[in-house]
Amino acid sequence: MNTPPRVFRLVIALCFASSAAVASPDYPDAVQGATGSPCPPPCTVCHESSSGGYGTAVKPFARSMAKVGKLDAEDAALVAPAVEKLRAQATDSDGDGATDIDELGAGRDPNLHGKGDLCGPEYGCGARVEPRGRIDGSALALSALAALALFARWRWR
Ligand SMILES: [Ca+2]
Repeated sequence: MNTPPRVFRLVIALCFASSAAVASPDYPDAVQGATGSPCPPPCTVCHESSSGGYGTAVKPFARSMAKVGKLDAEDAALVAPAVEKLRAQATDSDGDGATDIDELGAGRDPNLHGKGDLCGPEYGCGARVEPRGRIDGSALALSALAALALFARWRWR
């Protein structure tokens, strides 16, 4: 039986390594559970882009969370205690008069002065449109590289 080409195995390994290194997939659900948000908030509530990653949680809400609790991308159980501290302190990261936790509980962005809807519109019986920003940029780039490598190998034969 033929084994897959070395380049193909390397690209697959990089794709899996990349997505594991940048993802905190449990955080949106943990924030939703702790705040009562009507939807899991998008990664951009904390991160500068939907790709996430270490060092990119720079939004005002993320800074407020970091001030009150030790957070670790691998441990979503640390979210709820930090949320409770923000609730107790009535933290208002955007200074609009509504606390971060009240805004998240109402499905609003605590980084934006005013409404900043996080959950998108609903139509019909509770249906909702998936919020934008769920595409992992690094995984997309690696997938494109994998496709190019496979195409180049195919053309070279
Ligand atoms: Ca606010």
